[in-house]
Amino acid sequence: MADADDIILAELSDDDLVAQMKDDLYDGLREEIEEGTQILLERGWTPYDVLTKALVGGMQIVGEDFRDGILFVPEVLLSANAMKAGMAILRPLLAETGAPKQGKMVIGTVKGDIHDIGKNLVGMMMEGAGFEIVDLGINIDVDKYLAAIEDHQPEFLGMSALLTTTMPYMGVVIEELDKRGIMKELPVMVGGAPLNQEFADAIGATQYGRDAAMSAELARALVGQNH
Ligand code: B1M
Repeated sequence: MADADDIILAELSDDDLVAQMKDDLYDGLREEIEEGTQILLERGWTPYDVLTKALVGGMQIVGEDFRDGILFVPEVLLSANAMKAGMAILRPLLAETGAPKQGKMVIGTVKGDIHDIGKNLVGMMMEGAGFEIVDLGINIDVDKYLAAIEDHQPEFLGMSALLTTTMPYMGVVIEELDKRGIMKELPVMVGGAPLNQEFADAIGATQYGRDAAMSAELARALVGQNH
């Protein structure tokens, strides 16, 4: 295959460009991902399609090879950074949908977990659906969630976890919210690759968000109901 330096991205067909972007994401080539993202947008692709077809699609391949021991943490970090660079271009475009204001959502990745791409993506889609996002970041313990709820008085709380070892902590947070009577007023959405509806039900979450687009729809529907 040709060296990445030899390839002129703007000369590729859409399909070849998306395939090349998946390779570039795999190789952690940040500038190429930024360029590919811009080219697809200039060709009339919607920000959502660029996000899901080129970037998320590319990260799936990285995930498989990480699992199989072909890629290691430093390489995956480069891929994650390249993905974030593409997401930074798409973020203002996804937020610009003109959706009516829906209220505030506090969101964070739970204690012990530093994965933030999925959480950031959910935040972006929620912004596009009209929510104001208060992003607490990663490794968030119950005290930080409680303080943010107190400070920001959100309509919604979102927790993300990507590890089977950190997902039970969502239950710890929900238990504490329940003890304080907060669960009655504050819907809690949980999501992340290892979760499923059954787990969300078992820990008493209000909603399970399978992916970013579905989560934004669910949140909008729920806030609509509460209003
Ligand atoms: Co990590 N990692 N990682 N990793 N990593 C996974 C999760 C893993 C599945 C890889 C694998 O083995 N195949 C595996 C977990 C296995 C398990 O728990 N059973 C794993 C592991 C083991 C680890 C380490 C322990 C590795 C090590 O150190 N030996 C370590 C843990 C660090 C820690 O957190 N304490 C680690 C580290 C890392 C990096 C730092 C290198 C990097 C993270 C960089 C970053 O996030 N800034 C990383 C990455 C990138 C991954 C994979 C490859 C990709 C995750 C990702 O960004 N996906 C991942 C493999 C995989 O998931 N297939 C893996 C793209 C993203 C768009 O999808 O996050 O699923 P996702 O989000 C989706 C949905 O899940 C949902 O919507 C999103 C968009 O559609 N969603 C929500 C997510 N949050 C939501 C919240 C909601 C609603 C929906 O409501 C609030």
